[in-house]
Amino acid sequence: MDITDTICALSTPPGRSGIAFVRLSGADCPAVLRQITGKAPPEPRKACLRRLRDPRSGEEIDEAVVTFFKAPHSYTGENLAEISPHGNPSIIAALLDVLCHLGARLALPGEFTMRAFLRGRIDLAGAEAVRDIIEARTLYQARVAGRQRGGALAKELQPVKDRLIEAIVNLESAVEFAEEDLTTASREAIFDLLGGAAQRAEKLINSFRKGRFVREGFTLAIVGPPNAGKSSVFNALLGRDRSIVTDIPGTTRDLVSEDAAIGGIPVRLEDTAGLRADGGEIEKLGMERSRRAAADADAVLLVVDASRNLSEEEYGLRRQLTSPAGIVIFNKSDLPARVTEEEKQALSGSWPHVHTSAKTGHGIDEARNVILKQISGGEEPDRDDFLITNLRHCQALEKALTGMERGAGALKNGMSEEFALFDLRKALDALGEITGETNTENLLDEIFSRFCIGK
Ligand SMILES: Nc1nc2c(ncn2[C@@H]2O[C@H](COP(=O)(O)OP(=O)(O)OP(=O)(O)O)[C@@H](O)[C@H]2O)c(=O)[nH]1
Ligand SMILES: [Mg+2]
Repeated sequence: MDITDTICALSTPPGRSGIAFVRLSGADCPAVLRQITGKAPPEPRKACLRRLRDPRSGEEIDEAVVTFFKAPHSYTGENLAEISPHGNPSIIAALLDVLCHLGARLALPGEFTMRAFLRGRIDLAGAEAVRDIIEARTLYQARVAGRQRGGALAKELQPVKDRLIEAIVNLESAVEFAEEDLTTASREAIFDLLGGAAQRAEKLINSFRKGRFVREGFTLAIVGPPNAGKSSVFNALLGRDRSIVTDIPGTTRDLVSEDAAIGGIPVRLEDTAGLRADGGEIEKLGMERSRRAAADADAVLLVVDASRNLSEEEYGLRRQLTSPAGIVIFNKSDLPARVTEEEKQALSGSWPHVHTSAKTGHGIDEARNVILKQISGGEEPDRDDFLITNLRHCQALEKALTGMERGAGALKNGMSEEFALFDLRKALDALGEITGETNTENLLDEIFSRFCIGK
């Protein structure tokens, strides 16, 4: 991989803006700056106003704020300049043209961050987190990614690695030096180390259940019999009157979807047509969509009208819903209740239930909290818990866990230490893949090609 040349790109979105931001990184950066500004590069880390000229014609391109960062104290670890001219597409095009004429080339997507990784400024998980920060749709998502960018994942992995390495070292010295087999005591010590490492790895793997939703968001389908108040609950969760509400059963006929956020996690809310046994041609088509939405969603809200007696219709519906993350909403709590506690329990089954009034707003916040809890695998969500948010990291951890379990299994079954070592080394490699210490070559293209240009 060639990282000796000098690259440039517009780092702000194309278009017109007060100021734009062009990055130039590589060994030739000071020489290129000298040629376009006619002066020596500014003192490092000090923003300076400079006139930019095309040295071929001598014509001025724009006046810009130029900041120079000297290697290795820059984002990429190389000589780097941040040039901020006015945000005008003609100015930017002319500037990039001159930079390329002077020996730089246009950067590939993610190339600045890839260089930061290759020059040891950031680990691979941190580089991936940079992209997550840019793509975050909520502040909470950006915060979670920000923590990972700062190396939080590497810190979480360290105790797993330390134990694994100690187990490997113990086994290796047994292979190298011991004439006899491992003593029972040292065997026990190795099992302890591996057990501890596996437990931590498992905890991280389990956090992916919630972490995946934090990074990617989730879908929540709102289903139930006609007139139960599904559209009203949908509007209340959304905070605006998006879906049509009337007292006529069968008002909603098609799927109505909107993006919102619950607890900083993006959620796609889906209001659906009420499900009942009869209904006209159009309603039946709508109901088919409701069923599909319920089957595809990450979580389901079953809304029923608590001011009416439950019928077999509600129970039948509940039986059809198999999502593990589900909640029953007993709506219209502002009216006299007709459903008993026993009936509520019987209908809810394994799901939690919440009382709401979409009319007064009562219980809507509680419904939000219970949704978050269900998405977090039934646990009270702790916003400061470390989360695995990236499938690649989760898969590497699973690979590491398998290696540790196999290694421990080999020792337990009295196989030779070499067998166990083989699996344990694989486990260590898998952990190294996450932060980029091992086996990264074929990964880099895949990871950085999904970045935007200029980052
Ligand atoms: N009193 C009271 N009325 C409610 C409440 N929620 C909804 N309603 C009323 O119940 C009726 C039906 O509400 P919708 O939200 O349209 O019900 P839906 O489940 O979407 O109905 P369909 O789209 O027909 O399946 C409307 O008249 C609402 O005003 C509530 O919490 N309390
Ligand atoms: Mg409706």
